[in-house]
Amino acid sequence: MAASVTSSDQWALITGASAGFGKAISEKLASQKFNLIICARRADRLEALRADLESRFGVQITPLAFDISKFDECKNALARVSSTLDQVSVLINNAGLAKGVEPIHQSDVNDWDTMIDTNIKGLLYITRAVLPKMVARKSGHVVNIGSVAGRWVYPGGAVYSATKFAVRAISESIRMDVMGTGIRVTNIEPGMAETEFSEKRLGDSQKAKAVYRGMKPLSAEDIAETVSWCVSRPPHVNIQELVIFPTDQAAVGPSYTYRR
Ligand code: NDP
Ligand code: 8X3
Repeated sequence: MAASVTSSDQWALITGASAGFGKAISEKLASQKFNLIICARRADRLEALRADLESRFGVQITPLAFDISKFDECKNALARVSSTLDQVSVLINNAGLAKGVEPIHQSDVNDWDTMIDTNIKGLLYITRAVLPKMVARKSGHVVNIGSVAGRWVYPGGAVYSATKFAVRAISESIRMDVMGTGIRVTNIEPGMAETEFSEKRLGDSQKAKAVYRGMKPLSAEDIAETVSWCVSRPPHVNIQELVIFPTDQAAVGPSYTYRR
């Protein structure tokens, strides 16, 4: 039997819902009648997504604008939805970013802090708030968005890779911590996907476009499909991890990308 993805009383919390994977995952889960808490910093984008998803799918959408890298902001934002939080059965830890491609000895310490605070600490802050409620209910599904960079490294990616290796370690460890509660933990590890990711990393839209020139990258919808498939497996089936490359990418690093 498939899990109850068609139930309209299910809630999912999605971080990084204002763009890219998080927005596409929000659309996909709303189309499957999940009610959603959607999180990111850009309140205007969350509000537009709320209006769109509520009118298209008739579900309840609660936008929460805050900076996930700041513990007090996470705590205060989640306190505003504490009763809904009790009902969250799917947590999508997606918010994250890379900053810079310089070798480690030339890279900016502020960029390190931003990546570590967002990709590791932010994910932990949200998980710490949501997971106890899942444990109390003895059900739930945590989906972490890692990366192929959490499995293999490349030049100029030391700190970003370290954060995604951490996401893999955290995913594996949580799985052990919640053993016996029925909670599932999935780590999705995508390769190159065209979203706002490269623009945020490089700080330049033309350079970002060039990253995908001549090849066909993954789309945000590809990742949303994958997440949807993972959360709709029967409750006794846990997809622990999934590595997803575009067909034009054989391994991490520019030399393994096929350009037409
Ligand atoms: P986007 O840049 O398109 O989206 C990133 C999302 O994260 C935005 O919604 C952004 O919202 C949110 N976010 C970033 N920083 C913060 C913060 N401090 N507080 C709250 N929200 C934040 O990137 P993607 O969709 O591509 O990335 C999503 C995840 O997928 C990331 O974890 C990324 O590392 C991972 N990934 C991406 C790949 C790719 O090639 N695109 C491949 C593998 C993994 P806002 O700015 O409004 O706060
Ligand atoms: C993003 C994928 O290969 O640019 O996580 O690091 S990669």
